[in-house]
Amino acid sequence: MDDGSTDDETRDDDGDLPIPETQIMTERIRNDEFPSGIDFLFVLLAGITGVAGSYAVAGYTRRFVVAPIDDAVVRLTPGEIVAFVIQNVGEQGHLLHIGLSVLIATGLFASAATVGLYVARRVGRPAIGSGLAGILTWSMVASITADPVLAVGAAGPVTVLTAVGAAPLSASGTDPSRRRVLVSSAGALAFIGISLGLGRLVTTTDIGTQEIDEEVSTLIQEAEEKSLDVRGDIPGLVSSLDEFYNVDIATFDPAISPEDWSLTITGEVGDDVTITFDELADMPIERRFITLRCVGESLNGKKLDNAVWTGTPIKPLLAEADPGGKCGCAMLHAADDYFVQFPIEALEDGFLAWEMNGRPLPQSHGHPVRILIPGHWGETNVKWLTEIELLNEEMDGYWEQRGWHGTGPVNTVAKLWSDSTLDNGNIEVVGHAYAGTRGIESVEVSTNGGKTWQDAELSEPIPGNDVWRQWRYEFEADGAHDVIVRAIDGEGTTQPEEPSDAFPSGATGWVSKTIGG
Ligand SMILES: Nc1nc2c(c(=O)[nH]1)N[C@H]1C(S)=C(S)[C@@H](COP(=O)(O)O)O[C@H]1N2
Ligand SMILES: [Mo]
Repeated sequence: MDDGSTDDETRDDDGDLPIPETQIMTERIRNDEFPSGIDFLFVLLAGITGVAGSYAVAGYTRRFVVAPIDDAVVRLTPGEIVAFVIQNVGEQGHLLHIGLSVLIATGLFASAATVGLYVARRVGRPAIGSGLAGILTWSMVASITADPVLAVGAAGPVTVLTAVGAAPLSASGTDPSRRRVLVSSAGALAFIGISLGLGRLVTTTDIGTQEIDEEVSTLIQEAEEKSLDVRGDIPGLVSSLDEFYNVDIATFDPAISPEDWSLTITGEVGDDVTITFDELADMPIERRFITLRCVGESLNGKKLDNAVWTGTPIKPLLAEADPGGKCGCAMLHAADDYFVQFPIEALEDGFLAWEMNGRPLPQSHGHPVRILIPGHWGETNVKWLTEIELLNEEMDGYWEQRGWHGTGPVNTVAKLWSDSTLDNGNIEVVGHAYAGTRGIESVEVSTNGGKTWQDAELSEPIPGNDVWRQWRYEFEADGAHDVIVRAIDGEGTTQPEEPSDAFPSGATGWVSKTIGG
């Protein structure tokens, strides 16, 4: 020890602390041990930050690496399992396979990092290993998403974390590995947080900021003035783009630009007709209020909304195609592989829409073009519409194959969406009522379990022949009341009292609720 140069001793880089050769050996062995617990951590962080990085640059769109993976997961899942999940888990079923897809993406990136770390150790060059991890990640994402530029979003963090994980442990100081783990974990967490924020921004920027045309803003304003002044957090007569409900068979909506879009009318026709977006937008423009209701919603559910749509009637285009076919029916196809079949008679009233509340159709509502079929269940209102095929015989659509009967006219419904106590002590109950093209004539409320009925206050009708109305009723708060609400449609028919489930033909019955007491 006195001359500091015995065989099993040497000095570390910083100077005077002598470290026995054996300890250096263990240090090296620890570095060579692969994979160690710390390696696992870095590989995991690389995987997670890779997914976060992809989300940061692509948002919740089809260019997010999880989207194509999710498609594959859904495609490879046996049909019975899909049907089971749809019927038993419902909406949250999406979360199951998205979660699985996120895990798969994380695993892929972690594998790239593992290969990188391994190579870094073998050749003793962290730069080579991390570069390799980055290239592997980049090529995976570029081929999965077909977007080489955005693939950098995932490759970046994987490269960085592999590099940090591969950097040799210096034998100096206190506990360098511990410090590195702490700093890297904190950095990775911060990166994930920032990525979540960025991804959200990217997702929502497609809403557009163009001026809303005057006719639409006048329509919206007039409808807002007709909305009843009520307590409770419920929509007025026009649902905002954010609150308008969404039903999608795909987890990630198709992304189609107007330039890439066209609609073909084909099958049993005299002439195939193809129309581009520009040609469509040159047709006579109309603005229409149209309300949508999903056949799958529960009786007092919230999958009922109204917007003003800008578009053009489909009738002239259909006439140009000269539809034939023995069933008088058509199959509509969409870019998400959705399909639905119903009579030409209903189709002829269809309205091709490219704007919603004065904005280009949001991606989730069918950008760039959807069809709206007045008075019919939501499922006939095909989003991302690409093809109308005239048929010789009837065939099941996507939901009909799964047992639903949701292609006909909607059932009449009166919702009871909110009850509140007013300043005068009375109780106010409010909701919306909808009967498709039959229209709503009146809404009646009973506060004594159906013994007697009174007319509710109704909002003034807004323009259109397929729109909802809002109702409101006020009563004294003197104990518990069995409140029931029912609508009478424009043909004088009271909605049927018997309750039924949404499956298979849409929920029916009178909504009731015990209030007060
Ligand atoms: N291409 C396509 N169109 C579709 C669907 C879909 O999943 N894919 N869902 C349908 C259903 S079931 C309903 S209720 C309405 C919902 O439209 P929204 O998401 O704009 O509210 O779209 C219909 N059109
Ligand atoms: Mo629906």
